[in-house]
Amino acid sequence: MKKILVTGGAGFIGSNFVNYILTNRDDLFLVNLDKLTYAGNLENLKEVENHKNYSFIKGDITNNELVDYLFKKYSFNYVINFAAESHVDRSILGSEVFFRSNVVGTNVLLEASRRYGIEKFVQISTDEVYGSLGPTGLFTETTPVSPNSPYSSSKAASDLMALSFFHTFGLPVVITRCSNNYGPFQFPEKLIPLMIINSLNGKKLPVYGDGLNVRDWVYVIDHNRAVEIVLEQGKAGEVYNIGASREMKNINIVKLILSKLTKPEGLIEYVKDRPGHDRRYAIDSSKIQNELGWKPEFDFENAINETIEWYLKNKNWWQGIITGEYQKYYKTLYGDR
Ligand code: NAD
Ligand code: TDX
Repeated sequence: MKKILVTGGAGFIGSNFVNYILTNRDDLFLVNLDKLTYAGNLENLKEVENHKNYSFIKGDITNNELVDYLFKKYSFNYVINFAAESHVDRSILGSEVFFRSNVVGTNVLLEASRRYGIEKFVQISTDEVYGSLGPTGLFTETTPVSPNSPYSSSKAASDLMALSFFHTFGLPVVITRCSNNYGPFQFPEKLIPLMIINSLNGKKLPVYGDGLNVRDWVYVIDHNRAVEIVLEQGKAGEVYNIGASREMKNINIVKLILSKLTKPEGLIEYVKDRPGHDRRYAIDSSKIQNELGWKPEFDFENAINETIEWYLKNKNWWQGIITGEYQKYYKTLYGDR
């Protein structure tokens, strides 16, 4: 049985990955190392918490001693590093923890992987490292890295650190760069869950700037299927873009959510733009499609409906989140609206 260290497995994408792998595979043992920041939630893992091929460790990837202990104890075959501070707006409010978790944390995992030896290190990165596109064109793996936010620059730094471990030490590192994800268990600071929940609560929907910024959306399970394929077939030292070619203007996503929930467009409120707001992201995923045989399976219309349904059926999940700390964050970012 191959053993995988999955970091950040209590967050949105990581918990979907853990649930997906434990449901579909019986040849992999997962150790989930997660600090349980505001974004980590063990409720996401209720279905698998007692699974025989699963173990949860609460801890920080920047903790050298803990990481060393886990590598010694489990002799991991693979590392998949999902753990990160992931929200652009929070990185604008304060960048230090982004540097610590995303850059220093990745470095601690790379050093341990080098010391103990592993078969593959998958660094989960983002299309945001490429910066912003004009009205045309797509990010390819050879697009120069040119991040604009403290979040994306911390992700770019960790990518480069990871690639340097391949070039310098021969560590089998693979980088994935995915576009915007949506699906169950996404923390309601991100566009889609925020707009669903505010609509349901009759609150204003804060759209930044003119609402015409473009994001390229992929369903979280398609992303995780790609990660599984990269884990097994990805070539060391390579970068793979992941995306479903589903570009949408923000305002159109917001209007779509309102219409599915039969709520009035009057809830939309244009607010001050995000500082340094990237205008457009769009991913060319032909490399992973041609070389590794992955392609997206979920179409946007069905998967967004299922996602909205999930938030309707799981009110307890998000009602437990949007209290206390969340309210403080919300007020800092959006004021009293
Ligand atoms: P998330 O914020 O929902 O979850 C992050 C998880 O990492 C949380 O469970 C948190 O507790 C954990 N974590 C944070 N710092 C940690 C630390 N120092 N030690 C251990 N655990 C720590 O994020 P997400 O949206 O699931 O994103 C997961 C990964 O995918 C990130 O690396 C992110 O950059 C990348 N990514 C996200 C998207 C997206 O659309 N959400 C798109 C492309 C790439
Ligand atoms: O209240 C809002 N109003 C608004 O107009 C929020 C939260 C967002 N937006 C806009 C900003 C973006 O143009 O919606 C778009 C999407 O915003 P986010 O959900 O914050 O995502 P984004 O900034 O695009 O980054 C996401 O995709 C890439 C993830 O958060 C990152 O972790 C990932 O790397």
